Amino acid sequence: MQKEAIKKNDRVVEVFDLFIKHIQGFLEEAELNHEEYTNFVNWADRLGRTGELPLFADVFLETHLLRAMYTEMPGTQPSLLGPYFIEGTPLLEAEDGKPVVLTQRPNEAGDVLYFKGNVSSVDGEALGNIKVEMWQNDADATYSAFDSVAPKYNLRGHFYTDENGNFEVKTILPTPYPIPTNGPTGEFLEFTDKQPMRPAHLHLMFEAEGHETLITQVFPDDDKWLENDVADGVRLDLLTKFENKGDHYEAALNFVMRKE
Ligand code: MBD
Ligand code: FE
Repeated sequence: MQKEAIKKNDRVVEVFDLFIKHIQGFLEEAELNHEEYTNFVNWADRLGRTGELPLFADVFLETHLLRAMYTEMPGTQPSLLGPYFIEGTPLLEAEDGKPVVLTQRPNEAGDVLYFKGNVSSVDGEALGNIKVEMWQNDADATYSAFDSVAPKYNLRGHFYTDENGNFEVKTILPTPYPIPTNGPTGEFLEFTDKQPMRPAHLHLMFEAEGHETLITQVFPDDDKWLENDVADGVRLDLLTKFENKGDHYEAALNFVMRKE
């Protein structure tokens, strides 16, 4: 994602003033002594140096921003972008009548999942030929380009809805995901008595002209971690049945995009 320096403008000044005001408020309320302050700074330093800052932020902060912005809005609820999105994924094209294929390894471990959906606008209009980006973890619960040995774009790709706003993907079941516990984020989990699991989920991003980009996730409605997702990304309208059909699973969900 974008890592360039932020340029100064009125909004940036306002945001940083608020940021420092609230951090100062935290120091006062916690009545930190100097040793505790140093320990806290060292922990934050480790968070940055280990590369876990985006993880920490997306697990413990992102949901608050989304809930504040979207809980009362019509259309599909957004969920966390998370730390594992990357740009430049392959364009997946379907052979006619067949689903696009998200797996790149010939014998990808895991149960086959056919996931289909329809994308429409809040006014009911189907959103045909719009871009859908999808990514997920594998049977070892690892994400390509991060903690997996798979090719960089395994279980990642983008494709377009058909003229009626429909799409279908052949993939594997996503796996409940333990966020890393061996670094500063793990220390935080321990200190705050939180468990590290996220429920299994598919990541989806929809882009359509005249509409707000929808970044969201889909969860199997019987996952055992739905109720205590460490990142609090679950929303009721993002649950669906992942139906066991014997040699494969099937799931479907419709998505509704807000106008810009
Ligand atoms: C994930 O897989 C994820 O989606 C989020 C939001 C945070 C940590 C791991
Ligand atoms: Fe994820």
